[in-house]
Amino acid sequence: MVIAQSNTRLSSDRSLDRDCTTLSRHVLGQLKSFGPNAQDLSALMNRIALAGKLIARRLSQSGLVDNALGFTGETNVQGEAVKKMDIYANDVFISVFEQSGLVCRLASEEMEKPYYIPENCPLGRYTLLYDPVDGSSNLDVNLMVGSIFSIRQQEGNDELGDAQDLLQSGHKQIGAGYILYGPSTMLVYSIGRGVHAFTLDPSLGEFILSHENIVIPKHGSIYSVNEGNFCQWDTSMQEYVRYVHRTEGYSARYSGALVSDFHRILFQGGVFLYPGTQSKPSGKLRLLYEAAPLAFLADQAGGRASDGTQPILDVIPDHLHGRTPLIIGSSDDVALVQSFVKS
Ligand code: AHM
Ligand code: MG
Repeated sequence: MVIAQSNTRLSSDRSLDRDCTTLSRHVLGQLKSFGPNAQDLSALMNRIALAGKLIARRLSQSGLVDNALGFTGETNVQGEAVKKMDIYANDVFISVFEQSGLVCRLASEEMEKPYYIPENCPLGRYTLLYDPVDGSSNLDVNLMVGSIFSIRQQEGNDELGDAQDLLQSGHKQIGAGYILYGPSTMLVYSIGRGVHAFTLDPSLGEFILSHENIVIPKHGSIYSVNEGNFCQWDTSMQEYVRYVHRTEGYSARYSGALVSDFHRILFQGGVFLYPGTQSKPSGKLRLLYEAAPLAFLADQAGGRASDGTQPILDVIPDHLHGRTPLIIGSSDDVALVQSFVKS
């Protein structure tokens, strides 16, 4: 069939193109395909975006709405006090994926075992892992929080329901990203073809491409670590931080939300550290829901992520909720921290 060519635009307003570069369209463009796999991944990202919009809406009204802030009185599988917003955000992800045909299983740091959506399983080829609210301690004082996600291929049927197939390295991720609930809501993602950021336009209710192919500077002036734990670290980490104190040109920034500290470093360079402590040698951060997805982004943006001895993407979790020390950010800065760890 011959298609008549009359592709002349009536106006030269390029801002229309920008406003139409939505997340789902961007995914299709990245995959250079309109085939079923590309459509699935595009739809999946669109659902994650919907979860982000729902959570952002709730957060924006949280001081005014009953039962939005504060603790539930429960503790999660890791013995941490659960906040009402943790539960809300966790359930948002479940709701947006029900009846979607996309995701057979969801695993989150708030749920001991993965949540299965049986009606999706005949079609759904993916597992979504997520931290519904990262930086929960910031919630009640209206400071920055985020959601982190990681997409893996569903492998096998997981008939025993013990999710053994998820205990594989971060290289198995086919996509990862986060949503940052800040002055504007941003969604940053990668499907292995660079890192791209979208800003929520509230007037459209859409995430619109705002930063494409983000590259982390090789070095930055920021170091981001909870120095309240200084006496709990081993001497190599203490030596690194003493070096930073003695050397001109460093600034400390620590927000209490990994997503927010990582976001700054993604754009401006530097290093985020959450080392192990005497009481918690593996640190605080969870490999599958926090460290591995952000390591995927760092890697795609030309940065680096390590647990001190090996790349985070090489680490194989021993259980679903396993933790890891994390050093992530600019390649030169991560290498410098590692040089202290080795010595
Ligand atoms: P959370 O997901 O339960 O909020 O815990 C993870 C958060 C990170 O966002 C942040 O970097 C870290 O915990 C802060 O912990 P600390 O208060 O020990 O510095
Ligand atoms: Mg977290």
